[in-house]
Amino acid sequence: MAKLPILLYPDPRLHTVAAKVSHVDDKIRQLIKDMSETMYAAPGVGLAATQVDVHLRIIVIDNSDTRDQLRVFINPEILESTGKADCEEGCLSVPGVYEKVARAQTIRVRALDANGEPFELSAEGLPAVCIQHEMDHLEGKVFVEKLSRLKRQRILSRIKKRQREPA
Ligand code: GNR
Ligand code: NI
Repeated sequence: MAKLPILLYPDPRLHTVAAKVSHVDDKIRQLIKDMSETMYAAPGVGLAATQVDVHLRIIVIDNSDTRDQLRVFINPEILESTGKADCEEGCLSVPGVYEKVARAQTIRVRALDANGEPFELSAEGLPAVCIQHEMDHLEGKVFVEKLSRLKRQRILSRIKKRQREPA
């Protein structure tokens, strides 16, 4: 297993649209292991392959307190979504930035698991927010791009300032 480096906003590679996984094989399963190790070490509650510069439609999530409930979604699709919820989000690719983002409140998702078997799942609360956040990464979108232009500019200047004068 290997911990992978995480791309940091505004890295243009975060804007890549990920391709569908055509076949779930051992190479994909190794990538999933590396992604989970990276997510747990960060620590984060989710990670999209895009963030480790692999542009395939794979996400891993663990919303449990015990950090032992890994969920893998390959080629995820939202079948249905209801309601609206504003939740404060953070992102491993935008460290130290937390902002409220508008999301659907509940979602129903279809995906393949690490064995290539299809499954469906309903989610609400943090898991629902997290799945939507990760699916945005697969479309090349980072959560700060859902904010107003002014907020995004402020975040960008904070990031640039931090790069000039590291803590
Ligand atoms: O670790 C993470 N926490 C989080 C908190 C609120 C909403 C979304 C997230 S996902 C984030 C990890 C990450 O960047 N995934 O892409
Ligand atoms: Ni993120």
